[in-house]
Amino acid sequence: MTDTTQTERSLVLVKPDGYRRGLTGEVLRRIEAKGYTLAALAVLTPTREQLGAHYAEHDGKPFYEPLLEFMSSGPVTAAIIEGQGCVAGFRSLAGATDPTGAAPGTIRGDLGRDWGVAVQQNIVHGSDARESAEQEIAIWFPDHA
Ligand code: IDP
Ligand code: MG
Repeated sequence: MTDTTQTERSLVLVKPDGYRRGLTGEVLRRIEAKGYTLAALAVLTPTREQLGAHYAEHDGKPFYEPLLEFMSSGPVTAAIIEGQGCVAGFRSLAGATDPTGAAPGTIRGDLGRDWGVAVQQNIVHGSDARESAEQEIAIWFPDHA
């Protein structure tokens, strides 16, 4: 089980669909309402290099190239969040990967849907483990690594 007694960091991205739809504030509001701290925040259009490193685990999968295309299609908001158990906590706030079936009450369940490419446009990314969080922070916020 996850040790939630230690302060940890997670890397959150509001993806281009969330940015375009004006949902950045809503996502950040939910993070703060949960009690996590925003330790760093940046609006940027991801480079191919950043996305290749960030999504290395999915390289070779059928959705990989379309995912990188989508993720570089416009600005994202990257955030480092901090708090006890925030890695698992934010995954819980985000909800299931497929926004169509994600539970109501979650970011993806409340705000996401299938816009033509199933699963892809699901508003947010959140690190899935403490180790991947630190790796991802190094990609998006080298000054905070
Ligand atoms: P996660 O974001 O919930 O951790 P992952 O399985 O790590 O989900 O997939 C990374 C991202 O790739 C997803 O958030 C979604 O944007 C996209 N994705 C995952 N599976 C598919 C798919 O089957 N079709 C299209 N895009 C997908
Ligand atoms: Mg993932």
